[in-house]
Amino acid sequence: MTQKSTDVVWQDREITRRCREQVLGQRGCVVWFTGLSGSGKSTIAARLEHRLNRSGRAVYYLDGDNLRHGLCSDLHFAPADRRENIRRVGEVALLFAEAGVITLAAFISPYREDRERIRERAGKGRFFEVHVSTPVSVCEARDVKGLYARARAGEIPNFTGISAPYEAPENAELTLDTTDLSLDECVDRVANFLLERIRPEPVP
Ligand code: ADX
Repeated sequence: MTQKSTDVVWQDREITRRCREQVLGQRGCVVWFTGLSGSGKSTIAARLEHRLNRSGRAVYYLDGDNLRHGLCSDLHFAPADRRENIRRVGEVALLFAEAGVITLAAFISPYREDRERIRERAGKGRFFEVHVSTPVSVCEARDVKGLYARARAGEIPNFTGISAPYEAPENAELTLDTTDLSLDECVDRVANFLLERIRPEPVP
């Protein structure tokens, strides 16, 4: 007989998120960057991580390409693989946020439902979706990694924006189109948005 996950009982702990946040002097959250490959998600998240770290924040950036080298190295790009990829990295992001860290996550995450599930699990005021909405024509013209050309040549199947869908957010907290916005402008907008939202909750 195989054992069920329902046989495992949730263990409560003495130290709560609030205790950890008090030590860090900030509120843990997930800042979720979603958008096409080459839209600018990683570049913005990396620069934002740098800025928040320099200003004394506990911040960590989870990157799609990098996590696919380890935790998700068994996954490809078929719809079920992407779902599992986002489920796993979403859980990791939630753990970081639970530890009180400002967690930046940059993943194409093409399915709305998958992103919404993480939002719900994070709870109110703990998940902020940043849609990097740079259109496919611009991403393809940039083609930083040469992947769009390969996708057009039929060498990469299921390529988001070319041969696989992308479901844009309907209620993103922020939308950034890097066609006209500079990197500094994008980082400023996210940093300003976060300013009030990462204040720790007052201890009752
Ligand atoms: S996601 O769809 O599962 O969220 P993720 O963000 O982890 O994707 O990885 C996207 C990165 O994988 C892209 O930036 C690109 O470098 C690379 N990649 C390789 N194959 C594909 C593909 N078929 N579609 C999109 N990106 C791909």
